[in-house]
Amino acid sequence: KEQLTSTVLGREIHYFSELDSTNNEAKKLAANGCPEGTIVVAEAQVTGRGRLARGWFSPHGKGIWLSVVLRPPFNPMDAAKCTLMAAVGVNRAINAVTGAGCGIKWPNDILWQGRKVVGILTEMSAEMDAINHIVIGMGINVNIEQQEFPSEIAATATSLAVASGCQVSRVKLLTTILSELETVYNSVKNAGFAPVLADWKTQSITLGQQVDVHGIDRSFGGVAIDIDVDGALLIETTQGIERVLAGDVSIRPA
Ligand code: BT5
Repeated sequence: KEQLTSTVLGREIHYFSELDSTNNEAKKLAANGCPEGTIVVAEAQVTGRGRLARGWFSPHGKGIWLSVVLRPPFNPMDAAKCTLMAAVGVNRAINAVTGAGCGIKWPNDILWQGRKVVGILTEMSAEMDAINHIVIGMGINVNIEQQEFPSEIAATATSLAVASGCQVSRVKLLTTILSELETVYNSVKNAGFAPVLADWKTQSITLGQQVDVHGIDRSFGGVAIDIDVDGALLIETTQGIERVLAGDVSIRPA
């Protein structure tokens, strides 16, 4: 805690050797009234979660499995943009600490050379038109060797240690992530989402690419041309411009 450079994020730290999921723990704490900026970190997660009931590989001591509780004065419609906001903060932090040159893939991944290094899972609790709290869960593969990934993700995942060619300090990374996240969060509170979304575009590896979109009820291909004010991805297809607010996107190899 002495090493923290953030003032709000991390003011209450819940640290565990093992948890089912840091997001589950953070949601319980948030429902019980924990202060904004409370964080939950675990050395290992037994049932780390991705989106849509997918799993998240979270081996002991090799990553940052982190959830942050925010109580933002935003509209529930802004939740999707909070994922983009978090991606901007985390990507800045990991590139500053490791120099790895990672980029953001819409909406919730950070990749290095086409492989996933970070996944983000934002969960919200809202009443009427106000957010009660959001939990931003971040899984950062830090010191995982390439051969340690399970076979299902061995070809699509990698870690910061692989990307930078050396072991990375998790404490340095965690404090930098909290500090960068606090900076982007304060920027959104003061100036709205537009500057952070503009920043997102400069860190994006999705825009300008030929992509395939796998939505909840439809799939199609096209060129990712922009994100709009809601953080939705705009795809130019042969039928016109399609807007995607949630879903999976794969980038076609050039
Ligand atoms: C995500 O989902 O990328 C969100 C992951 C969020 C994990 C954090 S860890 C702390 C917090 N507590 C939680 O329980 N969760 C959050 P999605 O886009 O649905 O991607 C999930 C998919 O990524 C899986 O189906 C696998 O294919 C792949 N995957 C699983 N573990 C991975 C890993 N460690 N590295 C890279 N890819 C992984």
